[in-house]
Amino acid sequence: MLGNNTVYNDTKSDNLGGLIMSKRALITGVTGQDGSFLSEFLLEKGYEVHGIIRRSSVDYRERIAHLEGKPNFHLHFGDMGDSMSLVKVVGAVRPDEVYNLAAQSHVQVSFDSPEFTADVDATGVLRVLEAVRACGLEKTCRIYQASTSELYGKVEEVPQNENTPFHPYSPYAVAKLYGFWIVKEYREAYNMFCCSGILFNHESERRGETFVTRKITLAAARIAQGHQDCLYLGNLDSLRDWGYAKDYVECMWLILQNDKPEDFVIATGVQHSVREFTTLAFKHVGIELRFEGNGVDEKGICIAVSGSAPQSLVGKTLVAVSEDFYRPTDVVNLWGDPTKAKAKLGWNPNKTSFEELVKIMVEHDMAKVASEGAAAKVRTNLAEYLEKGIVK
Ligand code: NAP
Ligand code: F7E
Repeated sequence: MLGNNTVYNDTKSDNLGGLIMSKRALITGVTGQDGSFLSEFLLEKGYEVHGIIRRSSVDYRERIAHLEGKPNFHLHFGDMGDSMSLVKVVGAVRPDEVYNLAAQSHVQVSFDSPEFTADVDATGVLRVLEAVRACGLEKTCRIYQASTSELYGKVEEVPQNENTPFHPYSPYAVAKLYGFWIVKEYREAYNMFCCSGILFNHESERRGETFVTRKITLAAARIAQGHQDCLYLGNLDSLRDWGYAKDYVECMWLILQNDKPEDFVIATGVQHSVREFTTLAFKHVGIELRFEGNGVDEKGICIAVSGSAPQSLVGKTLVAVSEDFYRPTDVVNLWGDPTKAKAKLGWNPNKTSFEELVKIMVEHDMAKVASEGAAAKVRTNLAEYLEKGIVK
């Protein structure tokens, strides 16, 4: 047992035996956006939740800190690149359901680290499936695989549904395609209850800060509070079907409660551009933007302010384009059709509207920036990106 008493050494996990009457879920990627919301959701349902975390030099896990110490929440060390660690955790926990959410999930980063991405996002899925088999759980354990709309990539049809052909368009998507097919293969070869949720982009106040939505809401808050001058973005024309992560984790669970193992598209059915997201986020902080110019010369200029946004912003360029954030190949037209999930799982794709999602994120980030104070670090400033040359 390590410092935090919710972290189990694998050898001690057998002691859990007598405690368990409720269902046991094992979540890889528990520290991520989705892992944290899914943990909360399953704990509310009375599950015993086990999560896999990577060893790290820091011992603070922001998104799940509020769950650590809860009696039904347990953490185990493991890594998607290390089969033995996965076999040990699966063998110790003996889960009824596995949610495989762990991934190198950033598309741009997958161009910089394609081999690592393939190991975690492709072979990692195989390792989880094999761990379940190695522990003799293939007949009882249901497995959810976090698949992605990125599989549609250079889209061959709009909107996309379960029958739309795949055309992956990044190292991330190619790795995730392997994950999708190996799950299907194990379902057919070994009759395992394993399914992929083909989830379209879902965001929240817990979204990683370098994904476009969170980068925008944080920047809008920082600009409105005088801590940042300008937001630099890549392709403003890119179209996404953005939903709220909290609503999407319910669907992961529903997919595993279905009477047979099937794959599902999870999306809102509504599409917006990066430019539209930006305009709305800035509007929420009291800044009205007008976009002028094209391509790399496009700019978002402040034409009016309201509320507490400073008058001095009027006339300034607050959004600019930098080729730094262009991708070698970009996916530009994602739009999901959630008809099957609605009909078969009874899932409501429109619980949280696009407008509500932007509001939730902006309000969270306005409060965050206010609490960070004048010394706030401006992680989305281009100068810092260029200087460090590491974060995209
Ligand atoms: P995220 O916030 O980036 O979380 C990724 C998680 O994976 C983190 O807990 C991370 O741990 C863990 N991880 C990464 N490499 C690992 C390794 N080698 N071993 C063990 N754990 C590892 O991603 P998310 O947005 O929650 O997404 C969850 C899953 O859904 C991912 O598989 C993603 O590809 C997929 N997906 C996401 C979306 C979306 O819009 N969010 C849409 C479709 C599919 P650390 O905290 O230690 O880094
Ligand atoms: O980019 C464009 C960018 O990084 C969205 C992951 O969760 O969803 C996510 O992948 C779009 C792209 O998400 C910037 O070129 C413009 O077209 O927020 P993103 P993503 O690539 O869609 C899918 C479904 C997943 O599976 C992934 O795991 O926005 N864009 N300017 C920008 N993107 C970023 N990151 N930064 C910019 O400055």
